[in-house]
Amino acid sequence: MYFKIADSNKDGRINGVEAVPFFQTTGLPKAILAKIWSYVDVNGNGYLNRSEFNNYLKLVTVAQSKRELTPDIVKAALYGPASPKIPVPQIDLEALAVP
Ligand SMILES: [Ca+2]
Ligand SMILES: [Ca+2]
Repeated sequence: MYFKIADSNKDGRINGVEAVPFFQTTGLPKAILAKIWSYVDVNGNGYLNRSEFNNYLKLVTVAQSKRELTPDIVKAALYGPASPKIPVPQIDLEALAVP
């Protein structure tokens, strides 16, 4: 459901311009958000598709729990047995300015 909100131009993918205001509502520093992007945009095309976006949300949850995003932790969070159990992060949608 977050995907639809983040995809403000409704083209079915999330670009950097859409991602920045959306993920800033998570309260994470920009450096962390950029790091997460580099982990989840696995095909490196500068867009997040749905599965990449879902992975992004998982890593936001991990980062919000104050765990460091080392390659091992990221791998476990995205592909390990615990991956499906990672909840979606708290996102303050009120903070998203609707133009
Ligand atoms: Ca879009
Ligand atoms: Ca991509």
